[in-house]
Amino acid sequence: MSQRWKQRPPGSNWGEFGPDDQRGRMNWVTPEKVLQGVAEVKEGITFCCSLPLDYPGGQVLNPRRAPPRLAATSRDGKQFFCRPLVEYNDNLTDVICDDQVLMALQYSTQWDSFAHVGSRFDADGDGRPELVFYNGFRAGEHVVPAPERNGEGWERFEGTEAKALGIQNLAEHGVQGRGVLIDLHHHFGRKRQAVGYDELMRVLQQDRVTVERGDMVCLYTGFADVLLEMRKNPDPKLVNETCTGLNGRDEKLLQWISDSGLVCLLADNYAVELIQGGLTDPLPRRQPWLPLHEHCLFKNGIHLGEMFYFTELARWLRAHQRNRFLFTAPPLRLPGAVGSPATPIATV
Ligand code: UVW
Repeated sequence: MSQRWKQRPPGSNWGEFGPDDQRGRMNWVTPEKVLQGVAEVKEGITFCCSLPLDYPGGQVLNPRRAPPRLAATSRDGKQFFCRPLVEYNDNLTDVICDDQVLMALQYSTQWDSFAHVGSRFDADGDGRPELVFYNGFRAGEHVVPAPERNGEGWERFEGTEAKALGIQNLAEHGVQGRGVLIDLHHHFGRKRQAVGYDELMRVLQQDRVTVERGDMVCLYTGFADVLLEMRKNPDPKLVNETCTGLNGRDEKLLQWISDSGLVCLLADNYAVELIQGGLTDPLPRRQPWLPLHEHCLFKNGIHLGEMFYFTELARWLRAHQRNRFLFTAPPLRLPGAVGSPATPIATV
């Protein structure tokens, strides 16, 4: 146990779950919270809350992230796909397919670990900012870039490792508990709007949604429906002009996220928050590009889930005047990874 910081960012909870904590607010998903989730199962109906993982299609949404590529494994110089084992033994009847995938872990429905977004922040109080992540874990020491090699593709940056804060921490906790759906689409349709505290409170009030400590909060915006309609050929203009996201620049909203006790925030849109401005736009002062990511991942240990799929769940819940459900959404237990695809299930 060792505290890695002398000063913590304003509005952060570093240290609250211990100096070495890597689970953040998921610590509040206790056995009691899981039972609260289970208590929401009344019909036994399940909803898949993932997009097909080859959506959105192309690299329009994020030029860094390429869609999955499937390939066969191989042995003896031949692909192991529809391979009859009679090749090895006249008496064997088996036919075997075996495959592998190359994909950006945050291409589609995905969890962000706390190693996804950190900040330049002076954690050791020496007057100079460090590259630091949740609870004071450091870039280079705990979240380690790849050794750079010559080469063109995959091998050039192979070997990254989140030695701390990797997504396996979330997997090992187990993502199961009470989900609460906020149906922004019902109130705003596909209008492009950054939803701040005032708008969100109106929605919660009108739909009688209460968020309690330990809840997993899911936002339905309709963005995933737009992606599905574009059939893996997203229109660059449309994806930047449609549907709501949270307003990460609204301090009151960030304070509500802290005070509400929610443990994670998920949305069917691209980034939970509406990204405002391009990377190279001039700025009047030092500030994060992704303020909601900073507040959640860096300051308060709140995982984010993006491009989830809530459409049928949202319709069912509205038709039955409900907004709570059992939510089960494990990421891959892939040590050292920053993000992870997910295949979540909501059970009502
Ligand atoms: C970005 O890099 C924009 O992050 P995210 O996928 O979490 O929105």
